[in-house]
Amino acid sequence: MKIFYSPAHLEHEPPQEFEQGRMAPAVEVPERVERVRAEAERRKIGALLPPRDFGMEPVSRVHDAGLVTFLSEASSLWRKRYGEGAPPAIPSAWPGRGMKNRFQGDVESRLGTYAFDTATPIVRGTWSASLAAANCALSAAEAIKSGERAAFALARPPGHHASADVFGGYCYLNNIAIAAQWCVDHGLKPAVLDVDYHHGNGTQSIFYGRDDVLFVSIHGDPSFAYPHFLGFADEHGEGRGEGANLNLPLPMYSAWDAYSWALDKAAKKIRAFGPDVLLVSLGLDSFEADPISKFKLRAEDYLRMGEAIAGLKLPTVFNFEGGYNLDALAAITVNVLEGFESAA
Ligand code: SP5
Ligand code: ZN
Repeated sequence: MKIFYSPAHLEHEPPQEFEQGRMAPAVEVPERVERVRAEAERRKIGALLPPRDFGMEPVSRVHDAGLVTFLSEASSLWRKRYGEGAPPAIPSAWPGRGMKNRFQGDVESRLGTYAFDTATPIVRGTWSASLAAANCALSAAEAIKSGERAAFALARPPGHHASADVFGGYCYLNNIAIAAQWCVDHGLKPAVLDVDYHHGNGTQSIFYGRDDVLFVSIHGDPSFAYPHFLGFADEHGEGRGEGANLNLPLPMYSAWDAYSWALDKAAKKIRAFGPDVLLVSLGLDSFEADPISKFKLRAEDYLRMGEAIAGLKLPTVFNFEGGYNLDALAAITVNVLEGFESAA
């Protein structure tokens, strides 16, 4: 399958994130994508291609103009205020209940207004990497529109935690939502399957009131797992979107037996929706030795996951999301793609 890749991600390299009350080494690092790239080449998954530049139009179909403007200028505003050598931009205060969102405020108030966590730092290269990642997802969708059976957007930062007007969870622009909207705008009916360990709160919220995009997610139950505030089983969609959202939260330490049961439920929902194209938010943090997650999937389970996805018999975009065990990440990512290809 075609693999869309841009070196722009290398410039998005926050050294640290604020987590559990301290600055901790960042886990969402360039090495993630570089290792997967090497493994995909070694196992001959497909040709590496640069993304096409789609411009700002497809981004603005999904994201609020204020968020987009802020992300594009946040790093320079931050460095103007705190100096060229300042550490990454991270919010330190939020508009809690009873306070005001300040969409036009200074860099501190806009950080708090637009971000929902402290783990998503903005550095000089964040904006260009985010745009390149969106272009990779769009290029993969375009490949499907041109008749490819599958394509892989191998990019970072990930996207599924970013909503129309809030960023967080290592995500700035919602790459898969941008690709899904592009599909809708080009006459294709998309279903999104999110297999990242964390609920895709951004993608869910973007399509929650709509019936033209299905969102299905398998993830750690938000009663214990990040992002904590969305992803519960009773979220079915609203208005026209009622029934077009399915959350399958699983307990701590879930392994392949529970996971494959959920995948089966997801597949039934996707089949019933009758999509033209499947967009997979491919997070690999469900792995048993992931440093920030609590599932127990083993390396060979990812071959089965790829086979199960192929069983849907749909043109498929894989969009890289989370997964933080650097020693296993490349092998398990390519296992999904290889499992898919062997069964497709
Ligand atoms: C794309 C993606 O996978 N984003 C995940 C963002 C998760 N950020 C915070 C996770 C907090 C996990 N805390 C457990 C720490 C164990 N040392
Ligand atoms: Zn994740």
